[in-house]
Amino acid sequence: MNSPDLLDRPAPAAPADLTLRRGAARVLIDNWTGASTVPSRTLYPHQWSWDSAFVAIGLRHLSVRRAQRELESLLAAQWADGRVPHIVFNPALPHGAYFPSPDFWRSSTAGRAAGAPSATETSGIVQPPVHALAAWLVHRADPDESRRRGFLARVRPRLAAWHDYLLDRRDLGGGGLAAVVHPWEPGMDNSPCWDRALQRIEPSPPDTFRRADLDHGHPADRPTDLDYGRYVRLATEYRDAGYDDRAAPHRFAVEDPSFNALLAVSELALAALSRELGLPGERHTERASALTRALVDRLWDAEAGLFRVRDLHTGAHVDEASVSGLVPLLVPHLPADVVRSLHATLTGARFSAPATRLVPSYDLTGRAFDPTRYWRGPAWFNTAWLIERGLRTHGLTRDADVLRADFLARAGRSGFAEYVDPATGAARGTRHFSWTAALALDLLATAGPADHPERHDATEART
Ligand code: 2M8
Repeated sequence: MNSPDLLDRPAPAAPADLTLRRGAARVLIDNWTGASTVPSRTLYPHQWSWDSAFVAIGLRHLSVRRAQRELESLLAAQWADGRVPHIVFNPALPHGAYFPSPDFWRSSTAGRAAGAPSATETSGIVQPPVHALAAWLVHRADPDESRRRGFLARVRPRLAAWHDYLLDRRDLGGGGLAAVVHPWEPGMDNSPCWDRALQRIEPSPPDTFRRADLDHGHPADRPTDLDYGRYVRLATEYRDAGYDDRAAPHRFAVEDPSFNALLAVSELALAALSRELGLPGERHTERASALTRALVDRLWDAEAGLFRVRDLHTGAHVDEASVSGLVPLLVPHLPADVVRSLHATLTGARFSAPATRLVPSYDLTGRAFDPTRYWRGPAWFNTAWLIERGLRTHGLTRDADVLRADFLARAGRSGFAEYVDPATGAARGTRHFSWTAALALDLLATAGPADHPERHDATEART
């Protein structure tokens, strides 16, 4: 499919929206490799797992086929144990293009017993499970085309195996939530939520690896060398245990609210897409209910007014407030007092930034707040999209409209930046960033809650 085809779907009428749509489409066209979309041609030149899910959600407004391809190319690299790897490497690129490269992860050899594919190199860790939600939204964009191509029938077993992996192998705490075993897994790499747990990890020496991110990103925007040393140590230990979740030491193991909220919502999407295929969906709605209960029982902190990370080594909540603790607003059947309290936190002093409605990644008043350094304060577009959706899920339409308008204004003005400084609104990180463009396309096309899979489960999934 060539580029002009991508622009032939109904376009918004307002000139500003049309310009934004064209700009966003341009980003996705430029970052398309032929089978999938890279987050950024420079900083992240391979395929990333949750990036691809967000990209598919936007691509569906340009080309449903391309959106299907995006998800299916990722799922083709799934391991036999069900895990969907966080990076699928492009074999055409030199190893120096990104670190850690395929020769670090060695998935096809070190991961063989865990079922890593033999012909594709991937990382061995995972990212948040947004994929079933994305698959459902791609289906809804053109159900006839989806049925004609058998899209849901192909992806459903893979998505189910992915969720089985998370709820079986990754329930390290035994409480019905999936644990993450590396700070890259929840997607919020250097969040202050990991600081204390990471203190236990001796960093790999800096002369044993070379960071490629600093070739493209500003050091003040990126994680520190000390963080990287610890990331490398943890990934090395997992690899050396054959990526076997039962054998690995897992010296970092936490339950993350956003990761598990996305799993709950994706279980509802899996229920909806199973029913669309004429299959029973109860198993998935029941799992969504159980996840919702476990989220509230294990991670809700009523006093703080948000969900907390739980460190499985101490058994205690991590005393930090991050955007991850607000993302569960996305879950439809939360108790009413939890929704009220989350809403108050979202609109209160800790998360109402002076320059943008986009939600900062960390408490503005917190001890570690840094307006520029990656996930330690900057406001990101994917979490804003998730929270916008959460606000609509709970009928908080006015706030959702404000967030949507600010998202669209900032996305365009920033050149589709990776994130923005919440104090000034200035663009930060890389530009021409795929999920910013994709989610702008989605917000341009869908102002209402029409696609919410959870609406199809309103009665069954109530907790
Ligand atoms: C960032 O993470 C990668 C490692 O996975 C990195 O810092 O090199 C995070 O923002 C993550 O959420 C995102 O998926 C990835 C690619 O955009 O970049």
